[in-house]
Amino acid sequence: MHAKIANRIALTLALTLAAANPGFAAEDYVVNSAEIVKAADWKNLEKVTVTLDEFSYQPKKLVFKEGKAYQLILKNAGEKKHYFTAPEFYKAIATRKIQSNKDGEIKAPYLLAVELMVGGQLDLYFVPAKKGTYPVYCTIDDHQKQGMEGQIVIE
Ligand SMILES: [Cu+2]
Repeated sequence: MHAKIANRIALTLALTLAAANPGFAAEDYVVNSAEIVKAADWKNLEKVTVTLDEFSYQPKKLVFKEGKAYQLILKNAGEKKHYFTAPEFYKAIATRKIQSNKDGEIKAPYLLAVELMVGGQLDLYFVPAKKGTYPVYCTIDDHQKQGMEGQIVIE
């Protein structure tokens, strides 16, 4: 096959795949995530708790240090379900796992959003990998407009 045609086909395929998966591209995430997780000092992890309710995150601002191991405890103390949606933040961390307080754990390298049922708790074990300031917000109805948003800083 002619190289130019092959390139055009490859490009079309890439664009089609990108269109089929808006917002998702594996290369946007921390590529050496597994190595970072393995190298981190989990015995000295720092626990940080965020409480979700109507309509806020407490605390509203989180600050994490690059390379340190964290257990981010997300607790829904409200009367509605809420999201901890932070796609840019999830792309800036090496994720080890998400653990439920009673149902088990999920090991996955990439996350987009985390939903918490009423009374629910999920713990995110991760290592910050890319410095920056990232938004977190709830995508349910008008929760964000009502104030359910915050900021996550990796320094
Ligand atoms: Cu909400």
